[in-house]
Amino acid sequence: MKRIRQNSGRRRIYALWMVLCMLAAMLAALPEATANAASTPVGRHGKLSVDGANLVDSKGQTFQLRGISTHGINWDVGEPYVNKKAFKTLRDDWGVNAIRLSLYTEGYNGYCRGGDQSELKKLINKGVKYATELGMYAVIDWHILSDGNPNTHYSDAKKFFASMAKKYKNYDNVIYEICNEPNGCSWTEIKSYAKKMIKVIRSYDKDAIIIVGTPTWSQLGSELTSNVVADNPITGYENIMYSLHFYAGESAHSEYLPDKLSCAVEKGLPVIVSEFGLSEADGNGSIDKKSANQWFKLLDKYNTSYFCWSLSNKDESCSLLKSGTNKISGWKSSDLSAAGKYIKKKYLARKKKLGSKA
Ligand code: IDC
Repeated sequence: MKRIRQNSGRRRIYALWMVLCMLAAMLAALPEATANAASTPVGRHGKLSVDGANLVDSKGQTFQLRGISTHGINWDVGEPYVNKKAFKTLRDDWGVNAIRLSLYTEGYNGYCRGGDQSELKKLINKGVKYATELGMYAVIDWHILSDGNPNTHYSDAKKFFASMAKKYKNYDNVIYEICNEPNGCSWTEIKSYAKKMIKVIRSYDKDAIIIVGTPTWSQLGSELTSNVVADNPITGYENIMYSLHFYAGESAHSEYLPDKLSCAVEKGLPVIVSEFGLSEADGNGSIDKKSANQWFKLLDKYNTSYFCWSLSNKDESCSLLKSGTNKISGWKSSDLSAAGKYIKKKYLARKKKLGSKA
């Protein structure tokens, strides 16, 4: 009798053990994205949209992108960092939820100046793929700069955004930035370009966020104090945002732009800081943490999203990595520049403060 009872007890334990093993095997077989969906930024917040001056998540709660911008992916100081481990390091160690993939139209290996367009598009696609697998938001940045007027490369831009919007129309995490920093042209000219490009994108992708660059290197207006964009925004389309860029070490930026931001937001304009740096505007000079601290206070007050320039080891003070490091992911504190250390700390603190809203 005793022996029979012992045997059936052992059989039950064995059966339970088998069930547990099968469950563990099933969980291990789930794709990473599914298993981790609830723990990634896109898994938690879904598709973003614009509500008045705010960026909101799929539940309608205000949401802030804490992003890092690559250097030009067409440059050798930008391209190596388009790798999944780098993005994962930023997500897990820095509290970053978005990556901006910058593709210069002109300059070295620029998309419209001799760069291999199909290779450069592959690189953008790789970046979007990694961000998507990691549940991060991805900005596709048409990085005009020396070309000034976005209409200069209108036909290339049209083909580029048509192919991007066709490919990514069903993605929840892709954002289009149609002109980085217009300069030497008026809001009327930029607006005319933007309306055409928005129409191209919307013919495929009905609702993704589109970021429009603004006059004078994305300063919301053509003079230091003018707010021409807030006074005359684009109408007839939803989910459009307008960029404001600043460099904390550039004293004129910190003098005029905070008021311009406040004024624009109070007029109801959805503003996004799709690029900022800690250095002077040329990417060099000293970094200004004091002015950066003031900027973060203001941006966080409005829940304005921001992307720091740049993920690179180029020997210039806006780079987030030390020029001596060859590591392309998994950076330790000793691999980071002064700017990199500051940003990592700030982003992590902000994430912690936001808690479940982050
Ligand atoms: C800078 C890069 C630098 C490069 C230069 C010209 O950091 O390595 O030589 O562009 O291509 C911007 C621009 C951004 C600039 C950055 C710093 O959007 O392309 O990058 N900046 O000058 N606007 C204000 C500053």
